[in-house]
Amino acid sequence: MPFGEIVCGSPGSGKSTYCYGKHQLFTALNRPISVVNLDPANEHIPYPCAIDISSLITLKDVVEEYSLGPNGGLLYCMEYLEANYDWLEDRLKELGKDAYVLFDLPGQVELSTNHESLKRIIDRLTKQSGFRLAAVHLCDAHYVTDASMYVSVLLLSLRTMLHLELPHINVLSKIDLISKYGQLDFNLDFYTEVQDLSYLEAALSKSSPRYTELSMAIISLIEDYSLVGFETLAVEDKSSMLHLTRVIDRATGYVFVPSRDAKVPSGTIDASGAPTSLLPNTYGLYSSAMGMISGPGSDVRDVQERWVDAKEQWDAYEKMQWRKEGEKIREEAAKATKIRERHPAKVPS
Ligand SMILES: Nc1nc2c(ncn2[C@@H]2O[C@H](COP(=O)(O)OP(=O)(O)OP(=O)(O)O)[C@@H](O)[C@H]2O)c(=O)[nH]1
Ligand SMILES: [Mg+2]
Repeated sequence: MPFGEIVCGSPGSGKSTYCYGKHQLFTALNRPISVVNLDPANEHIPYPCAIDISSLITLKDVVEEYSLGPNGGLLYCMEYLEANYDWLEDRLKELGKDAYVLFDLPGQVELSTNHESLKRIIDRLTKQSGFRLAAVHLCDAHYVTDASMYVSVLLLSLRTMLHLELPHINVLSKIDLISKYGQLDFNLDFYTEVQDLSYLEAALSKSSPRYTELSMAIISLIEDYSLVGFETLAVEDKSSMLHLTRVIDRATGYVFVPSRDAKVPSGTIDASGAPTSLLPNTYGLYSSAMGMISGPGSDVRDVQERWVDAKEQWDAYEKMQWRKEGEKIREEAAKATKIRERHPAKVPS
């Protein structure tokens, strides 16, 4: 059964970078992954692209042909994709029945809040092509630095959840930059857990006094639904990516068990000769998607410490760990070369 993620969010929220980061991480772990670019205006695709909507239709052609602006043109492209769903389905089939596919969407939020084409494409992906999907909705963490921007992100997240009707994960992206935007009014868990929002009233009355009452009414609507919450993401941070992966796996029900003869991921040292699937390596993380989510970064208080309270100390510590890891890998490689020179028949290269 194929699995996948609908990666959506506002322009510049980090969708394509996330797809690239995930492609790199999964490739290093020998976990299957394919990325589908559904943004017809995406001219600089950072990741290796399995399917590219540009081979079906480009925004430039639509704009020229129908004298549309970039936003209208993009909506036309989505409607065109919907009308040519077979084109997408044929290419998805070529990825195999156990594919794990990331769909990188354009940043136009109307696609995931009120336009029907994406919704109908998702419907066909799940019902006709048998995909188990989760929506991964990225929101720039910068928005939590201002109370009224935060309220609009909450509303956007709620609307996207209601429109797409998929298992849904909201993510505060670029959390590594959060300390650059100055002191937050509350700890990060206040923003990620979305619990007692009435505390925002003071900040709202300072930033937009005329609309405080309206904002508070919106807040109480969001609290009534009690659906919105956030994970955090710093795309270059391995533990952040691994944590988010496990949350998404849990939402889709995906369990990754490598085949017995799968290669050990590079950087993993296997001295035991045991089959890869039995090794206590990073693979283990993926075969326990339904278990407890634990480890660094699993608690938003760890994220607060890593990126807000003690960012500089953690940056220095990680740098030192990377240096040590690099040295260890070089030592192991040198040892293996020596053994190979002494016993060429015994050690595989
Ligand atoms: N520091 C930091 N920068 C990030 C992160 N994720 C993305 N960025 C940066 O944010 C910018 C926008 O990222 P993109 O991946 O192009 O965003 P997008 O959502 O695909 O943008 P559109 O396709 O235009 O909607 C780039 O400069 C990225 O390098 C992150 O986790 N941390
Ligand atoms: Mg993009």
